[in-house]
Amino acid sequence: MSETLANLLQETRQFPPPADLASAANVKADAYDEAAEDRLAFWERQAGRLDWAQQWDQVLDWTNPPFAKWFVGGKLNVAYNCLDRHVAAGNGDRVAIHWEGEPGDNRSITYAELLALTSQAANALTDLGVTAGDRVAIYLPMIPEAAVAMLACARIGATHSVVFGGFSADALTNRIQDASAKVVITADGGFRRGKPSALKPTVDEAVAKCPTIEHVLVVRRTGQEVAWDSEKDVWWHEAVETASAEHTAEAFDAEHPLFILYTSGTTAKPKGILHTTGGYLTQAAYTHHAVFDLKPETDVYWCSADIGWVTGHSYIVYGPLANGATQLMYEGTPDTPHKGRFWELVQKHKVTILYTAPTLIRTMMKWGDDIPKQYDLSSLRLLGSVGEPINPEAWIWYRENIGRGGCPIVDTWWQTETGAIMISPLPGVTATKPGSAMRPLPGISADVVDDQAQSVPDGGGGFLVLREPWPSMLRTIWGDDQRFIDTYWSRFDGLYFAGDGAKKDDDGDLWLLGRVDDVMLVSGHNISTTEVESALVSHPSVAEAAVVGATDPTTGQAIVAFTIPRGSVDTEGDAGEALIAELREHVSKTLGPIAKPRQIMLVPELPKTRSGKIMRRLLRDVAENRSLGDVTTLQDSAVMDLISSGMSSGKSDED
Ligand code: 6R9
Repeated sequence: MSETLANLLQETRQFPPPADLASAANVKADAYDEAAEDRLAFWERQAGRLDWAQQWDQVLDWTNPPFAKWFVGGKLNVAYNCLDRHVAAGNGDRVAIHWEGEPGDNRSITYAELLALTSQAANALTDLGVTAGDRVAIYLPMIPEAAVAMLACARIGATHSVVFGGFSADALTNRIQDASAKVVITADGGFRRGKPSALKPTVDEAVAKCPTIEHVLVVRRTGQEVAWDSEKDVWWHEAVETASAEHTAEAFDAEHPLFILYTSGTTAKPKGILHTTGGYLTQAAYTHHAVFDLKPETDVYWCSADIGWVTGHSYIVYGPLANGATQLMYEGTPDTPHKGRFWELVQKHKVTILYTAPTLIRTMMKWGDDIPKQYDLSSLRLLGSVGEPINPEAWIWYRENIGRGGCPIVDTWWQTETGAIMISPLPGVTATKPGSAMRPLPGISADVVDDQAQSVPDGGGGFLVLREPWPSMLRTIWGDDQRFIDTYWSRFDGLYFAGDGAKKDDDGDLWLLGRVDDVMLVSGHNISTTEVESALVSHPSVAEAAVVGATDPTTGQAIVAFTIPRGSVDTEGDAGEALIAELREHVSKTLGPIAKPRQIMLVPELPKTRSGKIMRRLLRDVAENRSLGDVTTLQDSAVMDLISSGMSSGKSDED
């Protein structure tokens, strides 16, 4: 991206907050001024939302950038803040987690019960020799024990590294080795797509190559057979459920390592993103309170992310529990046993706040409007989106079909590295625009710069950067300070570079345009994949689209689009050809002829990561390596076979 990014998409719709939500909102417009006046004093007040065993002496130590220290000298226990203090305040009987297993089994766990379980797990881990500073790998399905395991580690000061349950043995091995983990917490398996899916064999394969692992703590979830090493393996129900439920939490330094979470980005070796204690919890709790407007007494909150993604860390475990939320947690896939499962769960638990990913929304669009219509979704009052840019059409569909036209949508931009939400509307303040994450939150300074690090004017595009340190920022890459500096702090002097392209509209509101590595250079113009995808999805026949730049002899790169039609659309034979022609015209009309795709393929599925991000790298391979000739409609297996041949054993190591 040599110059600024072309600014093609025009979107003028705007939705002010509902009056009742605005007047009762947790955070109002004055928060922006308050934070602008004195940023550190603002964050200091937010840290006051937590219970500290020892007050800090200094809010921020930034004398050795990019290595920040927040709330220097302060001490606290994260699990105490998420559990004990709510019980002490008389809220022990409040449900913390309504859990729904995929096969239909369920549990409701109160704060008092979650504290008891966490204390037992903390005692069991201590008995297994885990002490403060040790690393523990967690490889679990979406069961309450995943949250308990994380909280138990936090409680004893062990640093957890959650590895997504869909990752391969190699991915797990690399992560265990990089962090020298001492214990792995896993399960026999979990339920996915209507059947048990084993986890223990993957762990066994990994542990054979990981001499640092002393014990494997195994939750019995599916009851499937497991190989057993009586030296190393320990059943959760034997070790944890028989342990004492009394455990006194010790306070740790504000900069004590809380967790490592691996993110692979585009290069091979995954980066162990390190988060610490006080600043992380402060920003996770504040943003959850501010962005989701959580009223802990009345709301039922549901974040549908996997716990192996940073979203599961900050907005299932730490943010919501620090705030005393009641939440729903679901084990399985959205189409098991039927495509209305999500909405059935919203109806059953009267969910008021739903936080999900654009990929899920677009999948629901593909399945059709009539599915959510069969359920009572009237409990919902606020909707959130995270993980990718949400195209205006998906945003509008979400608002109309899930939010019944009345719920504000918060499009939240952040990263594993940022630890918590950075750019988002405030639901009681911001008049939202479909597809825009709008403004940096109070206390956050984001900007868009050109390649000379100059702030671009309103209406311009470029690189998204963060100008000032923030409490939940990554502290380093585990074991590799130099890579931390090189990756995030070297492109622009003194600025954190997030790797994303963005533009400012004429009002100065921010629009995320995807990873800069994905930006296409077509006849000398930088064109964002996001904008072309949004244009495609704005056509009534399209549910989802992924766009890549493929090498082209005349234009340098040419735009190739993979498009999933909506459920009802006929794509057989001539109808498919006609649709493709129409879509090329549609993009050309919406964004201008420069953005007209050279090629459009109709496909049933797209390759995705755990957080629903499209793996454009694989699609680029497909677009470049295969001579497609006249084949304009790729059949199911054609794309999928090509795609899966690029992935080991069908399991992806991407984040
Ligand atoms: C939380 C999370 C981070 C990358 C980020 C960006 C993309 C996330 C987004 C978004 C546009 C949003 N991203 N949220 N892009 N609008 N609301 O996703 O963390 O998995 O580390 O990914 O995801 O490209 O840089 P992570």
